[in-house]
Parts: sequence; C-alpha cells; structure tokens
Amino acid sequence: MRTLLIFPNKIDGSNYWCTHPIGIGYLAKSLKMSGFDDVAILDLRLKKNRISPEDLPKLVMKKFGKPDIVGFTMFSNTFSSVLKYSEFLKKKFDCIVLVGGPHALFEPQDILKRNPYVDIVFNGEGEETLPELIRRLQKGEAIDNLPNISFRKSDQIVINERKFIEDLDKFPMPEWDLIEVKDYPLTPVGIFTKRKKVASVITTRGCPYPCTYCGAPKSMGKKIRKRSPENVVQEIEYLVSKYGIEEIHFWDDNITFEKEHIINLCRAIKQAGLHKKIVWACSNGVRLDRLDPEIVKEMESAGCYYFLVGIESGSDRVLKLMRRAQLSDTKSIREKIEIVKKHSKIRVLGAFIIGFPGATPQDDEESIRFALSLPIDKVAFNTFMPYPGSEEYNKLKLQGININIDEMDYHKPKAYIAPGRNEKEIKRKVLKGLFLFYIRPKILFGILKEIKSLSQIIMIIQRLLK
Ligand code: B12
Repeated sequence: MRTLLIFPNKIDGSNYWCTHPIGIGYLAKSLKMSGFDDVAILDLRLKKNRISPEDLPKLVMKKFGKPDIVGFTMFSNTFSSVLKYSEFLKKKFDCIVLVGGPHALFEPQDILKRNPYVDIVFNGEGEETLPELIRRLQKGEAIDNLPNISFRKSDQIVINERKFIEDLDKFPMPEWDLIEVKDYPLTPVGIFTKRKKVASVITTRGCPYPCTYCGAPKSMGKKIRKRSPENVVQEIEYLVSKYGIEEIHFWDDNITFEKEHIINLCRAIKQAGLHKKIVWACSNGVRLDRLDPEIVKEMESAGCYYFLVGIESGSDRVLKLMRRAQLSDTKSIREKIEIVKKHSKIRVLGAFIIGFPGATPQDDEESIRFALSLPIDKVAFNTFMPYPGSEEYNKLKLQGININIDEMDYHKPKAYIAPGRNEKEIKRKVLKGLFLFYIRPKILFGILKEIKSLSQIIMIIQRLLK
C-alpha cells in the first residue's frame, strides 16, 4: 500500500519554525524496516511545497502518484489545516486517512468527532503500530485490538490503550533519506545557529515533571526512555557524513534528567571525535535542577554551546502555581545559572511565561526584573497558552471555557487570556521585557558577536517582523 506521510503547513501562513519532521521520519523508518518500501514524506511547510488544500492532490499526484494511505502529523494549532488538506485528498484519492502527533496524542476523540475525513487517529507512538496496521489492512484483518489507535465503530468512538516502545534503539534513526534535508531553513528555530547545516535529533522520550502548563508527560509518558549513546552517535555520524551536518539540535524534554545518560552521551560524542566536527544545542531546554558542574563541563567539552532553560516566572508564588516541583524558587534558579556560568561558556536562554493564570501584571514585572538580574545571555517571554495535554487546559475545559485551538501559539496571546489580563497589556509586557533585556550593551554586544552573515541579518528582520 502506497503510504504518504505529511507534515502540514498552517494554512494561514503563521509558521515560522521549520525543523526536520523526525516524528514521521521515524514512522517511515519503521515501515521500511518492516518491508513496506512504498512510503514517502511530504513537508508542506517547506517553501517549495506550500500549497493550498485545493491544489494538494495535484502536487501529491505529480510527486508520488496516487496514495492508498495518507498520514498527517497534527499539532493543536494545525487542526483546521489538516481538516482541509484531508478533505481534498480523501475526495480525490479515496485513501485511508490517518492522523498522529501531539494533538492526536492528547485529543483523539476531538479529531474523530470534528474531522469526518480522518479514519484512524494514533493516540500513541506509531513505530510499532503503523506497520502492523498496514499489514492488517492489506490482509483485510481486524484492527480493533491494536494499541495506540482510535477509530469509529458504529456511532461509537473507540480509543484503544496506549503502549510505549520499550527499546528506542529498535528504530535506530528517522528515515533521513526520505526527508529533503537540504531544503530546510538554515536557522530552523530561534534567531541564530552557530553553524549553517543543522539537524534535529532526539535521544530520550518522556518527562516525569508535573508542570501545569505542559503536555509533554502526557505525550511521551512520565517515564524517561533512552536511546543508547552509541545509537545516537551513529545517527550523528550518518548526518555528518551523508548530509554535511555541522550542528545538532537535541529536542529531548529532559536530556539531563539522568546524569549517567548525558555524561555517557557526551563521552561517546568525544570518543567518536564528533566534538571536532559538530557543535550542539539543547533547543527544547534542560532542567536547571538536574545540572551540576560535572555535567556542564562534560557538555561543553563535547561541543554544547547553547541551551534553553525554563525559568517561567520571577515570582515564587507563581512558580508554585505552575508546580515547578524541585525547582520552585527563584533562589535555586539563580544558584544553578551561576553554576553554569562559573563552569562553562555555554550560552543560556531563559524562557518565561507571561500572562499565566493567577499571575498578576506585577508578577510579570517581577519576571522581567528577575530576567534582568540573572547572568543569562538571551531571553524569551512567551505568552501563556493552555495547550491540550496540559493540566491548565483540562482545568479550563472543566469550567466549560471554549478555546480556539487554531490560534494556539505562544508568540501571540489570541486563543486564551487569563481573567484580569488583556491582550494589549500582555503584548506590551512581552515587548517591554525584550526591549529592556536586549538593549543592555553587554547583551547586545554578545548578540552582535553571533552575527556572521547577511543571511542572519535578513532572518532576524523577518522573525522580528513576524
Ligand atoms: C521538536 C518539537 C517541535 C518542532 C517541530 C516538531 C516536528 N515534529 O518536526 C518545532 C520547533 C517546529 C515545534 C513547533 C511547535 N511546537 Co513543538 N515540540 C517539539 C517537541 C520538543 C519534540 C517533538 C518530537 O520530535 N518528538 C519525537 C517524535 C518521535 O515524536 P512525535 O513527533 O510525537 O511523533 C510520534 C507520535 O506522535 C506519532 N505520530 C506523529 N505524527 C504521526 C503521523 C501519523 C500518520 C501517525 C500514524 C503517527 C504519528 O508517531 C511518532 C513516532 O512515535 C515536543 C515535545 C514532545 N515531548 O513531544 C513539542 C510539542 C509537540 N510542541 C508543542 C508546541 C506547543 C509547539 C508550537 C505550537 C509552539 C508555539 N509556537 O506555540 C509550535 C508549532 C508547531 C507547528 N504547528 O508546526 C507542544 C504540543 C502542544 C499541542 N497540543 O499541540 C509540545 C508537546 C511541547 C509541550 N511541552 O507542550 N515543536
């Protein structure tokens, strides 16, 4: 069965980040490993593939021919885009439509209720289930007892139990050769990268922390599952030799959760001599409470030049509301950042949430002051969003509050604004924080030092305008 896996573009065009689609990359690998070679990946976020839903069937026909199965990754804010894309593909090809990804993991029912063109939703990881599903569909066997899937049966929606992959090394890396690696933007996220050719890699799945604004534990489970350092190194070596990759972004939720994992990974990178060929960053952040001088030194010596840390608030009261667990006070945040700065030159971006429910404008002022007082190099003030999968979302749902998921984006406070706050005030606070942080000569100079090319200047202007 010809299978096409699609990463959708957000149709209103507000996509500004574009990393390699490793989730569907892993699925393509698992299909190939099971002998299903007729598989392709189409990323509609790539400039050359941006196309209206009406024109998508033509593009698909031209590039791949008629698919039997089409599978979409869906984030909450691409719900409506997938609805439209799937309608045109289903009508044209009469194909089976599958949906997976973050929104599917959290809200399978919602998708099956509201998108009539979707046949099966993956409410769990796909590597083990997808090949088995296709095998059964080919043979006309029942799929009812397959884990990780949801589907309609008579007028019921059936949501099967989730099963997590125990041994991540079983699927050694995404099927990179089906991803158009060189067509991705040079700076896939943020404003800067150190080198030009960047690729995304993930070494662990899962997060045990209870932060109320985050859906990660629900998406990949509370238990941390790890790839072996050797397995990760093999993937990086492949990316370097085949695609000339010079910089790796690790997207783990908690790469430093287990000291043994991060230390062994750093040592394996050095042993393979990769620290001389690549630099790397932890773009999804590391937990400050899991850092110590030894980890920081090992990371730097293995090529780490940057990581993000979730600080979230400068108010201890708000940090408690967010259930930041072992890291609930501003004093320990400062101590940990000082450790990073004392023992390494790793650049640190501190991320804050503005407009969190229960946080007053004064609390957010406190966050700005806190950011200015910390020895961090960059800052992000994101606006609060109650993403499906998070406790904050569930609370609002219980209160019967309707949230427009298409507008979910922590760069603009559109989908939801907490009581007592307003859009204008939140936006102003974000701008004020950014301005006061970056206007300082030391910070500005540090940023200017990072600019190496005209393309970076163009990128900064484009991102600022967006
Ligand atoms: C990397 C990442 C990104 C990347 C892109 C990810 C990608 N796939 O290319 C970038 C930086 C672009 C990004 C952007 C955003 N992200 Co993001 N991101 C992540 C992160 C850190 C890791 C994702 C990942 O690679 N996981 C590893 C792979 C193996 O897992 P996976 O992608 O889920 O895929 C598996 C299954 O879901 C399933 N599956 C996935 N797709 C499909 C498709 C089919 C057909 C099938 C059968 C199965 C299937 O099988 C896969 C293999 O097991 C997650 C955190 C997390 N723990 O998941 C957040 C996360 C997914 N992002 C999140 C958010 C909020 C965003 C943004 C909306 C942020 C914003 N601006 O406001 C944007 C917008 C995204 C968009 N519309 O394009 C939220 C999702 C919330 C939600 N309900 O949608 C998460 C969970 C973070 C969080 N802690 O809350 N993100």
